[in-house]
Amino acid sequence: MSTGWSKGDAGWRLKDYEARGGYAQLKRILVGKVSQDDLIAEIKKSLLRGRGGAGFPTGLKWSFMPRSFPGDKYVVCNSDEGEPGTFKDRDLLRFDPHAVIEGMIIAGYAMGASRGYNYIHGEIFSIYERFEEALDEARAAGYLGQSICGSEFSFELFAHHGYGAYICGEETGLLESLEGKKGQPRFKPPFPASYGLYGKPTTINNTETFAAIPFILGMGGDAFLAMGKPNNGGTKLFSVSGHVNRPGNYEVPLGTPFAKLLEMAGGMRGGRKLKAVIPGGSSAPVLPADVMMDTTMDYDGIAKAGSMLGSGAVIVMDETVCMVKALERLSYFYFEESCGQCTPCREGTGWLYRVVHRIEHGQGRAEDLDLLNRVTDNIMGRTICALGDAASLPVRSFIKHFKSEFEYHIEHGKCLVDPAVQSAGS
Ligand code: L3W
Ligand code: SF4
Repeated sequence: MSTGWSKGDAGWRLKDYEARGGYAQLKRILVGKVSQDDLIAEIKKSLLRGRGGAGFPTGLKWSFMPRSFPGDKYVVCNSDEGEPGTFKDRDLLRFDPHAVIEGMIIAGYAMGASRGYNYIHGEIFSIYERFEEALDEARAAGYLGQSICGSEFSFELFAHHGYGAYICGEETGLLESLEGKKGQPRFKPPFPASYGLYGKPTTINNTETFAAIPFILGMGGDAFLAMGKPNNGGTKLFSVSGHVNRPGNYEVPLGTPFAKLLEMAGGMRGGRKLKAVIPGGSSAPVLPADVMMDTTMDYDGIAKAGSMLGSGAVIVMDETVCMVKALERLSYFYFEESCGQCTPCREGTGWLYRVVHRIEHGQGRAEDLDLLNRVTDNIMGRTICALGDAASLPVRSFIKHFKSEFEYHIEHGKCLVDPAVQSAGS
């Protein structure tokens, strides 16, 4: 089987990964019989926080698994990357799939799980094919299957490709989908650690989180933590998109100033002025340029500035962007992707989209901004999963920081930004 991705993809195969020290940590742990408690303690020390969006401490999450629970327990990798602006996990799976595999096997050992699944975004089939190829290599080398590296530990790992619904990236929607059902989120609690896949204890982590595990164990938790800043350990991949000269994935220590990241991405395209940034994927509140230029890229720094680091998708917007048009696009996304289970989200996302749409198309009414804020009040905190909040936060933040643009649209039926230079939506 071939992914057709040979050019520029050198280095992903097992032999390359082993040459870089890959699978050395797995061997050390299994042959040296490192205890589960010691492993979890090392991950806790690193202060690795979940790289999928919520930033929940990974070591703490692993410690929730009831290791003495008899019967099946699962480790699941969330590679259903679908957040607008995010494109890091697909690159990890493309260029370094064995780091994810090794991280998942070590996680399985640490939590006493014997089976794992990687749920891969369904719209890029070549990533699924590559992961299958990497799994074949790992099985043939004895890193997966029975008695791994001659130890008593056995672990099986399977790839599963999703179907393109954003909501299947929500952890319990993902579990439902993996079970073959419609991908609709479940109420939490119970959390997956106690009631997960097929009702069994399950730990779900993001692709980047698993890929970090072998490196943390190689360098030690303290050294990983020291690469970032207190409470924000290690490095993080940032997917920088929008009006920069070199969009792409950049791995930098947490705590790196946004200004430095922008410089790494080649600065503003065409030398234009920075207007706004969505620092953590489309669900995160937008921040104006001056706030961003004073902010560091880490969970606490971005939270202090009034947004979320989320999955690390940094959407850069220059002065040619119409913020009403940009919000219209985001609102349509959440309206389209709502699974429809809860009334506030199913109906509310439709209202948000329709009202922003009419403002953008010159039919806004004086009371529309209050109406939008009231609709978000009726969604936030009243839904089963975070999609309701994710749809509301952009609306609130766009209106808060760029109110005059919305008012101009309502009053004049057209945009404040000269349509001749506008680039939102293009
Ligand atoms: C056991 C407890 N487990 C929490 C676990 C929980 C989950 C993790 C974090 O949302 C965010 C969302 C999106 N006992 C526990 C417990 N847990 N308390 O910890 O939980 P939570 O509920 O804070 O977050 P979440 O539901 O996982 C994720 C945001 O990420 N997002 C979108 C990301 C999209 C992608 C993508 O496309 N790849 O990542 C961006 O901001 O809005 O806020 O595992 O079970 N007491
Ligand atoms: Fe579905 Fe929206 Fe409810 Fe989440 S909040 S379960 S996406 S209807």
